[in-house]
Amino acid sequence: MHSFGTFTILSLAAAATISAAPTATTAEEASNTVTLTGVTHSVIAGLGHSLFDPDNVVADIGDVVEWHFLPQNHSIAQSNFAEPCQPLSDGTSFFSGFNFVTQQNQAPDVFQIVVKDKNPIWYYCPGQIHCQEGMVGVINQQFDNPDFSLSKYKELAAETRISIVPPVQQGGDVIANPNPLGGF
Ligand SMILES: [Cu+2]
Repeated sequence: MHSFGTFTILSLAAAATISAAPTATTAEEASNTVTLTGVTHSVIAGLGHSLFDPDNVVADIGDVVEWHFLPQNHSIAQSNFAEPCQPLSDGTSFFSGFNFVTQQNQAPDVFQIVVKDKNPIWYYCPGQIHCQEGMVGVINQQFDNPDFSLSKYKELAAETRISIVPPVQQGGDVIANPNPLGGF
């Protein structure tokens, strides 16, 4: 697949936004492997049709990342950096499934994952050509390494032809939206 070493390195690659102030976790997410911090980072999926906002979250181990879905039909799937728009080859990608169809306002459910380490987590929306259009995001980008920036990940995503829907919904929880009237 892509060898990112062949692409031009952007010097301003880290010029991405950081997530808004975290809010307290209200969901019943539990983890057997890390101690939950009680902090939740909310991400909007679908803002401006096919974007994540914020698309760049900095989270501690034990934080929850929670996606809220706007129209019409988006989803969350994990990839690696070099191969966007497709799940991890080892089958461990988290994938929310397409459980969030909504014609207006937020979908009734949200998707949550627990951050279990400080490694970058790259993800995409596998719907239609949303990934190619830039509907991708990262948790814990390494800001001091422009070779692995979110902007470069978007470049690589734009060069893919199709998105691959992971075969199994796993790696997170679909729960009732704790803030369905939030001002997104
Ligand atoms: Cu989408």
